Parts: sequence; structure tokens; C-alpha cells
Amino acid sequence: MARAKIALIGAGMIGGTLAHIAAREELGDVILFDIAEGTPQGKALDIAEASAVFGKDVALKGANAYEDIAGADVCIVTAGVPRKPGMSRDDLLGINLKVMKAVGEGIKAHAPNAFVICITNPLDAMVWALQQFSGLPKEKVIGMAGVLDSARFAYFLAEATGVSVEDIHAWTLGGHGDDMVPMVRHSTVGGLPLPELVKQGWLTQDKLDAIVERTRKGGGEIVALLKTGSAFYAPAESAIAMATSYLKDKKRVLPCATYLSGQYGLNDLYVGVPVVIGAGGAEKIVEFETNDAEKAMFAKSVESVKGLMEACKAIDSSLV
Ligand code: A3D
Repeated sequence: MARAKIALIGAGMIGGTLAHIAAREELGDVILFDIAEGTPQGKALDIAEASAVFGKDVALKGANAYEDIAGADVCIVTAGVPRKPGMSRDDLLGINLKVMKAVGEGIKAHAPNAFVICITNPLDAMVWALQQFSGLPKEKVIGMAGVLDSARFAYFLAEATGVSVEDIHAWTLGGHGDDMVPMVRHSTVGGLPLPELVKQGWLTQDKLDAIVERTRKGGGEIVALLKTGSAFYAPAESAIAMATSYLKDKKRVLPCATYLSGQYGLNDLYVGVPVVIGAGGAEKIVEFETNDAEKAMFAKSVESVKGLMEACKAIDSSLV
């Protein structure tokens, strides 16, 4: 069987890391696409040379023309600009919306059968716009944010409890902004829901509240430290988990920005919810039972996403 073809649209910090992980995992052949000349070619050659050390048989190629993504099975989109200290994700909207238009048209023309994972911020609005610009089926276009936010939540819980990250299942829902919704009652450490963990003295309520707050602001914490851009290792790992579930039809349940048609009482927008990812793309949304407080937090986060969608519509009247 031919190897899978993975097109990485954007060969910056996340794109390069994605290429490295995809090659090491032998997930498929990699096309690194960027408007910058030389960057995708240089990164592709560097990783291809490394493959002779790590011993995996994959082809890597750098490209500046959309023709090279033809027939891709998966496209992971990081094209655009990241934020700098002091910027919110929403400050990127104007520039990145134009980039999504170009990328969507490129995918539509050359890789219409791909499973598309968007990472570009502000995430929920960009994946919504990318789906429209590409015209691909809604279940084949999805956004990466929840896997990353939940991984941050899980890591902080592992640190605080001394339990392996492998035995922690943490969930964040909603939009990928500071009002995302870490699901305290649905997250578990060693099978124990977090409120039970507090009851049993594994961590205090104050510590848990601080972890929830740190999770919400996790992206900003890295931006403030790096000063030149935003996180890239954990975002790349997160998108690879999604791509792997699709390519291997693993049917993992992962929190992703997914198109909603009635689930959680919402329609016609993308927002972070748990979803089964398999060969059909976003196959089935898992609906968590939510209490009034969680519903209110989710509604606030959705309002932020809707505000960004309106801002996009004001810039590009083709969006509906
Ligand atoms: P960066 O290293 O700047 O890479 C972006 C790349 O996009 C650069 O190489 C640009 O040349 C390229 N580019 C710009 N315009 C185009 C275009 N029209 N077509 C093709 N390529 C283009 O950024 P990064 O890799 O650190 O981050 C990429 C995006 O991911 C940013 O928007 C970040 O805000 C976002 N991001 C999202 C998350 C989420 O969890 C959702 C996390 C971290 C970063």
C-alpha cells in the first residue's frame, strides 16, 4: 500500500516540528508548504537527512506551490502569524483570515479529499472560515486546540498530585481562548473525578482553582517566556495525535474544534467538544452532561467565538 501523504501548510515553528514528528513516527510522506522560499525546502532536507539516523523510510519535500500538496490524505494548517507578548489570539484575526482564504482555495483545488486540521489562531473562527473557503465536508475539517489545552491541564494535575500523566484524563471544552472551560467534574486522576480528589486530600481546592486558571492562560504563559512567538512542541504533538487517529482509524475521543449541528444546543459553528476521530473524520460528538455553572461557562466561551465569527464576516462578506 502506498504511504500516506501529509501536507503541512505553514513551515514555521509548528510546521517544522510536525514534519519532524510525522517522519519519526513514520506516519507518511511529508510535504512542507510555505510562502517563504527556502524555509520549507531547508527544513524538509534537514529532517530527511536525520531520517538516515533515526532509520525511518519517509520522503520529505519542501514546496512553494500548491500543486505539490496534490492528493494529500491529511493537511495540517499552521500558515499565518503567531502572537507576541501583549497580544491576544484575537489580534491575529485580520491577517490570518486572509491567509485562510488562500489556504482554503489551495486545498479545494489540490487536496479536496484530505482530512484538514487547522491550528492557526484565533482557532475556532479560523477553522470555521477555512471550512467555508475550502468547501470540504464539515466532518473533514477540524481544529486543534482542546487536545493541547487538555494536555496542559493534565500536566499541571500530574505535577500537583505526583501521578503519571498516563493515568490522568483531563478535558477542556469551548473556544480556544482564556474563557475555555476546563471540565473539573469530568476530568480524572487514576479514575477519581477531581472534586473527589480534593475530598480525599490529594490537592486543595485552592490548588485546583489555580491549576484551572493556569490552564486557561497556558498559551500566554509560554508566549511571555519565549517572547518571539508561541508554543510549538505541544501544539504539534496534539495535531499528530489527531492525524494518527484519522489515518489509523483509531477512533480516539479527542477534544477538538468541531462543527456542531444541534449538539450542546448549538448550530452552525465550530467549538471545542469531545469527538470520535476515525477514517470518516469527525465521526461522532460526545455530549458531556453539564450542570448550570458549566453551561454558563460554556455559553460565555461560545459568545466569544461568535464575536470572532462576526468580525470575520465584517471583513469577508463571502462568509455566512
Ligand atoms: P510561525 O513560526 O510564524 O509559522 C507560520 C508560518 O506560516 C511561517 O513560516 C509563514 O511564512 C507561513 N505563512 C504565512 N502566510 C502564509 C500563507 N499565506 N501561506 C502559507 N504559509 C504562510 O508560527 P507558528 O508555527 O508558531 O504558529 C502558527 C499558527 O499556529 C499561529 O497562528 C499561532 O497563533 C497558532 N497556534 C495555535 C495554537 C492552538 O492551540 C490553536 C497553539 C500555538 C500556535
